Amino acid sequence: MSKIDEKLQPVLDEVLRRNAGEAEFHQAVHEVLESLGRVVAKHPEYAHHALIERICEPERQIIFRVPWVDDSGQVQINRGFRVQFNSALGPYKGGIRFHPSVNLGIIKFLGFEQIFKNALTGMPIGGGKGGSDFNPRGRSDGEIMRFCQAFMTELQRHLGEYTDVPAGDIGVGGREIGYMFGQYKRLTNRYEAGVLTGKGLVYGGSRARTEATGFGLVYFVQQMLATKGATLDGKRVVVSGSGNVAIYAIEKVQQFDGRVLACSDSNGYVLDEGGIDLALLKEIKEVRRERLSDYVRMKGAGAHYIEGGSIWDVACDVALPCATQNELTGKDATTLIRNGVQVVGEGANMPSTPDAVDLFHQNGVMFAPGKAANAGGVATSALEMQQNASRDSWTFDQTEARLAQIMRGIHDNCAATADEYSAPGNYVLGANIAGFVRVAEAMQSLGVI
Ligand code: NDP
Ligand code: 2IT
Repeated sequence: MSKIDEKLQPVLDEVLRRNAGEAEFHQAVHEVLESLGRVVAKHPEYAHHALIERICEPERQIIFRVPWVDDSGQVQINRGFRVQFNSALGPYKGGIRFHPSVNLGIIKFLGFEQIFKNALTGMPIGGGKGGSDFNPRGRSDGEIMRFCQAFMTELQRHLGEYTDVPAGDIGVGGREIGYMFGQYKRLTNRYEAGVLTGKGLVYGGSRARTEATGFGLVYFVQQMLATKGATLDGKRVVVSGSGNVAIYAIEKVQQFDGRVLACSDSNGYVLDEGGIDLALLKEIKEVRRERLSDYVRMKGAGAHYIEGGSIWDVACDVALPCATQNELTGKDATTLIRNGVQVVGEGANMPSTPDAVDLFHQNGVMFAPGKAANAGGVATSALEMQQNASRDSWTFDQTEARLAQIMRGIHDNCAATADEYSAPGNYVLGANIAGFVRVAEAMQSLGVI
């Protein structure tokens, strides 16, 4: 990572001191502060009243016990989190993650990223994130429901359509949102549709929300390619992960005539030179909720499963990391560059390590950071809130058209901001600065709170 501006170094030092051991949070703050040196040089007023120090400190952090009973009658204890990071632009907004790796530092990094991402969408939403160290793998539907109910029993007192509006993330999809919404409704005796997003279509969800993150990512990549007069047509694409974001990124790449050669899960990757069979992938992951290794067994000839392998060894033109943080390292970046990668678009949050990002920039690879490229999910969540507030429901085409327009706006804003700050083509700088400026202007207006 490059050097931090000398005025901002003490801010980073204080974040490191106060949040000892929270490596992912340190990484996320470091990357943003690295970009802000140029802003405070041009606009010193943004550093007044400890504004940047305040942005780095969550407004509220909630940690709670989640006791529940498993199918064998045993009491299980998990830990729940909600970090309400910044509400200058609107109610806290951001997903809930259920994964055994979840801890406070991970939720804080995600909440911090969410502030700038949500600002970039141009919608009235602040930043927050939540989750639990609950591991859904191998749990029955009844256990998932009881866990979601136990989690919401505590979390509900901190939520509200004008206060904090969660959605899904890793391990939390439509099923879990349904159970959490049901419990919220039962406890509050209010049909407050706008308190959660990612809901099912029959009870207040938005069309295109399920698809939005993956679709939005591919729209962003398409815009980047267009700046070079290129398209996705015929490009070889590799997508890591095989969850919500990955599946709909694959779908949109295929609609644009790109060839998706590989996808993965935490055990290995599938290589299918004929192109990933999306209907089969959806059947395995969305319907049966099975492992990706089943793909090869069901597909037969032409497909290979490489257990424990790195998907970044597959030669491609476009790489879309859509699994989790720090899944693409400097070593992986070196391999991708050697194999001729032209574009990297982050569907996941912070999937590339800082040395990987540096390598992409140094080697002329177009790089789209997650907080810009994956903002289509939360933007469509804000569209869901709009539909709930007006008791309306839009068509798929109308909603997707809004999503495409928002992604074009984010792309153009990041590109123009990078130009303005003398770093053409640097979407990391563009996204961090454009997101920050919107939040900073609101915070200045609201006084020291
Ligand atoms: P899902 O739970 O639907 O899928 C996650 C996928 O990533 C699975 O294939 C999973 O494999 C893999 N994965 C998760 N953790 C790890 C790990 N530690 N190592 C390797 N692979 C892992 O989640 P989503 O698709 O919703 O989320 C993926 C990423 O996108 C996350 O970074 C999330 O924060 C981000 N994101 C999600 C949005 C959304 O709307 N859902 C919006 C914006 C960003 P396995 O089954 O083996 O665990
Ligand atoms: O990381 C993210 O932007 C999400 N998980 C989606 C958040 C949301 O509120 O839709």
